[in-house]
Amino acid sequence: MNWTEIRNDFPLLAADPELVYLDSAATTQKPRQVIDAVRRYYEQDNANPLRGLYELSQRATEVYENAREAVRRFIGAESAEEIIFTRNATESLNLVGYSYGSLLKPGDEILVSVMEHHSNLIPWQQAAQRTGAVLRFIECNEEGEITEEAFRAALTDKTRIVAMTQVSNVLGAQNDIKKFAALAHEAGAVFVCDGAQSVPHMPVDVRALGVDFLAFSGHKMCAPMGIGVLYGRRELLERMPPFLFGGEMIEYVTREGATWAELPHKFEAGTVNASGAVGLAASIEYYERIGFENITAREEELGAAAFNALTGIPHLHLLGAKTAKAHHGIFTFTLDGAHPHDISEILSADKVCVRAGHHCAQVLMQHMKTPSTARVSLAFYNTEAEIARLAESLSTVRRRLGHAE
Ligand code: C6P
Repeated sequence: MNWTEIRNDFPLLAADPELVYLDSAATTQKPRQVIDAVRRYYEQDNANPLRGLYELSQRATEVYENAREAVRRFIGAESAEEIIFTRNATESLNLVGYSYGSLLKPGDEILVSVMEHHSNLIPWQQAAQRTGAVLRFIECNEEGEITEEAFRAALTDKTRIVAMTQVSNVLGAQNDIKKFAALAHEAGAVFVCDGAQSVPHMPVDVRALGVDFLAFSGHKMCAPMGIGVLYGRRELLERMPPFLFGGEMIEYVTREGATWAELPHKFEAGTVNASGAVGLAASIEYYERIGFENITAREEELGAAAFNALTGIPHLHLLGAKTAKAHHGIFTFTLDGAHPHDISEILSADKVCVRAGHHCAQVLMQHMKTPSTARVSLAFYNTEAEIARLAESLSTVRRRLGHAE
């Protein structure tokens, strides 16, 4: 694989060779193949999909539905009707929390892990508040690992929903979704998987994993912002009430009420984000062209370099696992005597972009007894030279803040 050529696919990176972008868990940069696909849609195919009977609108519908089919294939779903386009992982998880959550009864239990992003926590807190269900937590250990023991201990015969991330956006830890989904099913619960940080980095097959729902965002996998996906098992989606109401999600409307359109349209009210879906299909094509075997291998190589660089810096404390591979390209750390916001600002002065804060996972921060951290996150387009620049800049932070060494 020619990684230099691949990096040159990203106009923003190519335009500024000095820039070191290490915040891909927040959002990835976009390759020109995706940017071109979006431009092509607006230049050649744009009309309101799913409405018009004229040829242009039918073409817009066709490219939108082709994108749905590309997503279906990408995540191994049985039917394209199980693929709902949303704005992002957050909206996907809110959809399940609101809609499937409305089927809960008082005393039912929802199980989430302590490492959930707020997007896979607050919708469940709200569902519990609305229905009288009880929200319970599965703990992780210092390394960010959720053991089978901890999982079994948290699961009860009242558990109806288990909602868990496949990869933590803070620790990079990967949960054994296949095992946990099987255990959840044995207990009679459905399994909601947050794939926001896994789908862009590893093959995720919903049927092989045995998950009932999968949420992810296009913008974390080289697609435009504003397009996300909710996969749901057909039988469950059919039982669920709509989340948003209005145009295109109805079958028939009278003064008194309405009936709902078939899947997936029941969950896609209003004008859809066709250009976003086209961009997502282009990003899937881009990923498939490179191949996950190459992406994973390259990200592991870069991850090992980042792990070695970070662990070699005095006074730096890396959170989570003690091996590079278990971080999946996500490295969260503190540096003695340096506030994470100062770290990010000082690195920014050297044109190194890293995120600082609670990373929308405050319950995990409380669990780890660290209010705030800095985070480096990688993608296949990063380089060893960028990691060297990170290490160089980081090793000066304490001195620049007035510490002796
Ligand atoms: N995490 C990060 O910098 P949205 O914002 O809807 O595209 O994705 C939400 C989301 C859900 N789950 C996980 C595990 C995530 O990491 C994210 C987004 C970004 O870590 C922005 S806070």
